Amino acid sequence: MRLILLGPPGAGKGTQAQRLVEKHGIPQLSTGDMLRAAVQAETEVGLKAKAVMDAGELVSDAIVNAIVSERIDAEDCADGFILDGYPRTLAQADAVAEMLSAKGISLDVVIELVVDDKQMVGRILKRAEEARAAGQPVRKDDNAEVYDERLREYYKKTAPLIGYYHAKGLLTGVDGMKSIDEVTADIEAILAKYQA
Ligand code: B4P
Repeated sequence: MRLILLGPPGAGKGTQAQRLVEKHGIPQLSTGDMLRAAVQAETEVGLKAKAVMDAGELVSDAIVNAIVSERIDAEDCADGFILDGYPRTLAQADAVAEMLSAKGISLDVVIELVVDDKQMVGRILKRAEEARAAGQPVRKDDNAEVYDERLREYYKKTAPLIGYYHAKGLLTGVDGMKSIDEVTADIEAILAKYQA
């Protein structure tokens, strides 16, 4: 099963991807996590990505496509994967289509988490608050000011993917405003059709 989780920042892509990993045993390819790991390790990619991510903007297509292309070649992706937060631009969508077609495979489904974006900043601030309370590091982009920029970037660069995948007949929407468990159940109901 090869699927994409799409939605604005805070929609729950990472949250749902982790649950799908547990249930289906396929890896989660989160470009956000991969970039944060590169920043932490102070690699060349990490040094370039840090300021861009902290400002809530999107890292360059060239950098992100390169890390996904390498990751998707790994053995654990042979039976499928969940793309979480990738693609985020039309150029990235074209890039992933090329990566898969070179392997003779294609996407099964693109699941859009449909949310009221005005409420997403509340989720982000809650995550920051919980991390602070637990003495864990708080993501630099998890604050109201940077969230506004992340949302602007989403509408400018990522939202066009909804039409792109709809036109390909791959898009399915799920109500991302429900509880985490309910969203998981709705996603599983969709995936059951592809596994039948
Ligand atoms: P990401 O790490 O992908 O961050 P995100 O979009 O904010 O997170 P997500 O939607 O996964 O929300 P989550 O489940 O965590 O990207 C961060 C940055 O990396 C980007 O701004 C960009 O700079 C860079 N980047 C990443 N990919 C890129 C790409 N392809 N190209 C260029 N740049 C890229 O949920 C958030 C919170 O909500 C959590 O606390 C969760 O518990 C809560 N929550 C989730 N579902 C809920 C629900 N149903 N009800 C209540 N709370 C819920």
